Amino acid sequence: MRLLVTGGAGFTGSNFVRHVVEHTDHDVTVLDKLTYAGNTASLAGLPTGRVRFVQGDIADAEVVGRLTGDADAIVHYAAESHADNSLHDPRPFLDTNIIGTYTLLEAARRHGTRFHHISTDEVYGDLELDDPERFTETAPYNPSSPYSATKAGSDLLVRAWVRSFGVRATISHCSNNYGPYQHVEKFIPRQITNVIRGIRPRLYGAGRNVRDWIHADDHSSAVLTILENGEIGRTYLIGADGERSNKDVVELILSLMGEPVDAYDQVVDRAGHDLRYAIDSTRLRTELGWMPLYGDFEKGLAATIDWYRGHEEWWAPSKDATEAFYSGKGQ
Ligand code: NAD
Ligand code: TDX
Repeated sequence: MRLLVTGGAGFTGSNFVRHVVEHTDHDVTVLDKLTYAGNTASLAGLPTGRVRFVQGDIADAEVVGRLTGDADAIVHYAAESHADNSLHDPRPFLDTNIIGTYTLLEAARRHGTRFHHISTDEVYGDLELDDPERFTETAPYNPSSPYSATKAGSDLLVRAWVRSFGVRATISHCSNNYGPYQHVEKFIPRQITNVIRGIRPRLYGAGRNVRDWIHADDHSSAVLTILENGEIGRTYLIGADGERSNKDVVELILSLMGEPVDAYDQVVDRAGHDLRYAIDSTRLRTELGWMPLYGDFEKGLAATIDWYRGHEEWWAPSKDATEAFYSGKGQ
């Protein structure tokens, strides 16, 4: 297949491109605007005969139409992805997540192109800490932030384009990813790079909030499985049973990095902060036979810490601006 991967210079998109190159003979065209979050260094070393890079905006109908005409499938990762940024300036989230997705869907409709939409568990809102239920494919939408509201809106567009126009689409909702090449604005890389720089980690509020962590490699293998074997029109949840409180994660990072486990600061909480995400991925496992490979979060986190220690040239250019943004908000 010839795949058009949007957002392929970002964290999870570049991981998927590397996964495709390693595990299939599909060719890839990456379409990425290279916002502050995109970095072609995340694609360095991939064979140029199989991976082509195009800088462009998914909301640009001309470039999207041209590239879609050459593709058998679109795998749509591109998004404004950070909840904190969406609380500060929501507009780019509407432009990219809603209008960008609409532009891609129209091209897929015109060309009859298979479409896989990367969504998030955040569209379902949050759960109580003691709720025995986890999110399933039938959970009601209840987004909290401008980020998750625009992701929810884009999901609904995909569903409408499947039903009304017969676009051959699938949707996946993954929980929180960790691993190499994640922007330093996000929780885990922010704390790791803080410790490397001698800055204390920053925990929002009391840190009781729970996230369901999955290694980015496992997200990629799940997306490839759905792309190749998923049922058109169907939604799949991707998760690896990795629930942990933020406080536990900060303490684990500090202890893996040889620092006292209480050497962090509690800072201003995120507005509308979702309490807990938890994914039930039974459908993906039973219907498509997918299994995560990273069972041991501590081991995966230790390898991620090693990666950030060894790749300062990749993250250093973003670090100061990221911390300046946070310090302006007391975070
Ligand atoms: P990221 O911020 O690291 O990367 C986003 C990429 O999209 C960047 O390379 C950026 O340049 C590009 N981009 C942004 N606007 C664009 C536009 N208008 N046109 C073309 N390219 C554009 O994000 P990520 O964490 O890799 O997330 C990617 C997708 O995965 C998002 O749709 C997100 O909702 C979803 N997701 C992420 C996670 C996670 O934990 N990271 C979990 C579940 C779902
Ligand atoms: O410095 C911090 N301190 C802190 O306590 C930061 C940056 C975050 N946090 C908390 C907020 C969250 O409870 O850590 C948790 C994780 O925060 P983020 O890394 O910002 O992720 P989250 O908001 O949970 O969303 C992530 O997973 C779902 C991705 O950013 C989304 O793109 C994806 O949809």
